[in-house]
Amino acid sequence: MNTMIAGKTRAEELMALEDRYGAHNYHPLPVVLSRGEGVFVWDVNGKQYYDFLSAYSAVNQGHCHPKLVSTLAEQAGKLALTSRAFYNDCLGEYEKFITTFFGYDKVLPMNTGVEAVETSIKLARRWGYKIKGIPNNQAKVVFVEGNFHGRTISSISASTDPSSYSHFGPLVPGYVIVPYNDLVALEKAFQDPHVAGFMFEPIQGEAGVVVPNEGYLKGIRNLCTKYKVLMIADEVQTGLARTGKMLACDHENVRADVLVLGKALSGGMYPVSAVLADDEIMLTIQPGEHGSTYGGNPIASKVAIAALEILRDENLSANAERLGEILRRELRAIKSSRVTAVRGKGMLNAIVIAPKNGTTAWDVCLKLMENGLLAKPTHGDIIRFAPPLVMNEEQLMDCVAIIKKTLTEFE
Ligand code: IF1
Repeated sequence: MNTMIAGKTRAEELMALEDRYGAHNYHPLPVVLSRGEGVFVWDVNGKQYYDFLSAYSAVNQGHCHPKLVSTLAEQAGKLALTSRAFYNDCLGEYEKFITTFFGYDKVLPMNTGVEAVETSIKLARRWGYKIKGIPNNQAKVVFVEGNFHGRTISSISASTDPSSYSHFGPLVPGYVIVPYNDLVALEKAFQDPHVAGFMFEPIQGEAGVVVPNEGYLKGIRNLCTKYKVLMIADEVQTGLARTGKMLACDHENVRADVLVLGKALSGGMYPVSAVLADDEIMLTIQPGEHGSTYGGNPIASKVAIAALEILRDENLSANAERLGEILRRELRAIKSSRVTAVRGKGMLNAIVIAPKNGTTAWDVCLKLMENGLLAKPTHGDIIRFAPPLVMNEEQLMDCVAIIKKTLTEFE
């Protein structure tokens, strides 16, 4: 029902409210969503869409997963927030669950992905001073070109994308940038004994789903061990079954020294992030030296356990692996002059759209939206395809048909 209010549809009215009263830090696709279930979302007019973004890989378990909704609702009615000034009956069990699940001694619970990233940088510096013996205030952390680790000053200080860092200076010192997927450059950077850590994405999400060479992760592991540098895997977007393994690092069987998780750690239900590490690293932070009001709250603890159980019990890594192979095969088979690349791993994929006749990836996404599939471009010409991991093959082929139909309209 396209109800009109003063000459505006409900959708137009809601978009106008955001424009008038909200900061303009996003440029959303012109669709107003009001319901989500599994792989589907519906707009205020009741139109159904396949969600091919999954809130940037936060909704791996599917929208409004019943187990997550009931877990959230039940705990919210019992005890929502105690702060860490007191113990509660949820956190310890969650900490045991997640550290056992991923095989680390300890977890430091936070809320957003970038808070976990910040925490891992603080841990690396602290470990550098206390354990590696780097002189105080001399610690360096190495990052790669094209990285994306969030929007805080510490994270954008590592960015090589001007839209992330320009006019937000002065930036955080002590960062070294090397090319992605380049082990020679990385080893050169590690010659500096003041390097405490190396933070990277196993697959670069925001950069446009950039998959490194086979052996890159293993190479990082070997160099970090050789030069006593903490291997810090930012798996906020690639983790939690998204790339066809529980962690993207699992594709090469490497274990990071510091594991950073977020997004799907709550299945899109609640902000939950985490940093996992062993005692030598984690215990360099002592009481009163780091924290968060909401970090490790009862709701977050219960929801995160449920979110991880869903990934495990519904075998979503295997589903992502299988369906991702089918999706890339089908996308590569599409005869379209506009598609210049198809890449990805598991259900983290992207296509690159060549501009033509004044149309861009944005226009393709508008047409995909019209045809019932929601995706959003990044860096102008790249469209990320990352549906919820609960998708089945029939739904995937339905989406492939929509993508094929849409691309033919842009020949
Ligand atoms: C936006 C991008 C994706 C992340 C990695 C940490 C964080 C993110 C690898 C921080 C967050 C989000 C942020 C959101 C859109 C989205 C995004 F396009 F911005 F870059 F996914 F690619 N590490 N990514 O991808 O987690 O604090 O947001 O919970 O800022 O627009 P957060």
